[in-house]
Amino acid sequence: MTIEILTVLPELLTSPFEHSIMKRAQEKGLLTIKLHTLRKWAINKHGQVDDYQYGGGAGMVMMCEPLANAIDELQATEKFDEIIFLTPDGKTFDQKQANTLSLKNRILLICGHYKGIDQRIRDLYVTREISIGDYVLSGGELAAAVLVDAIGRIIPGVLNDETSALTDSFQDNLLAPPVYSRPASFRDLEVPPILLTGDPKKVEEWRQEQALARTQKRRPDLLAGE
Ligand code: 6GU
Repeated sequence: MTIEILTVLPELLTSPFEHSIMKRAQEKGLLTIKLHTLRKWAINKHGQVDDYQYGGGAGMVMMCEPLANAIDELQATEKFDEIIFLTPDGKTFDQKQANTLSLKNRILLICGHYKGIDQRIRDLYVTREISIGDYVLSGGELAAAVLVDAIGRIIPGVLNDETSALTDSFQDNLLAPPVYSRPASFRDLEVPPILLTGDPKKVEEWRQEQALARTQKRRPDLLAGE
């Protein structure tokens, strides 16, 4: 799978994918990340990609031409399966969308800045609009990093048994149960004895119970199927 990112700040997006599972996914050839600087398609030699908004009001808007020319050039020989605009007014990102997107072949993420992008780019090109939560970020780059990580790690073949996604929070609409490692006793707090029995069936039952209890207490909305 290839994920391409169109941004005015490519520098923000180098380190997030150079470590751990994202690094391994790329080394295995399962994930390719391509950063594209929107300035390459600027309308003049000053690197301009934004302008004042019609109707007045504070804040600049990312212009049509740089974005349209960039997208046209990037998909001249092969179309994107999805063109996603990262924006706080998009649909809130969740595991279900991550699962769907992880099965695509080629995706473009557009990072907004300032007051956003000209509506006509959204009308003409964008196939999905995604937010990562109800708060405002300075730009779409950190949200793009979140999507790449969430999507990249579940591409078939990226995770091994050790890092399996099957027991992640949300994969079955349940939060993950508590986990413990050595020592068995720490500052008078004991590891739940059932985990020391070596009985895999009992351990699995306990984990299910704990996952359910935690979800009921913290995120009842997940159980109600909201
Ligand atoms: Cl995708 N972009 C920005 N700028 N802010 C956000 C966001 C995206 N998601 C939540 N806040």
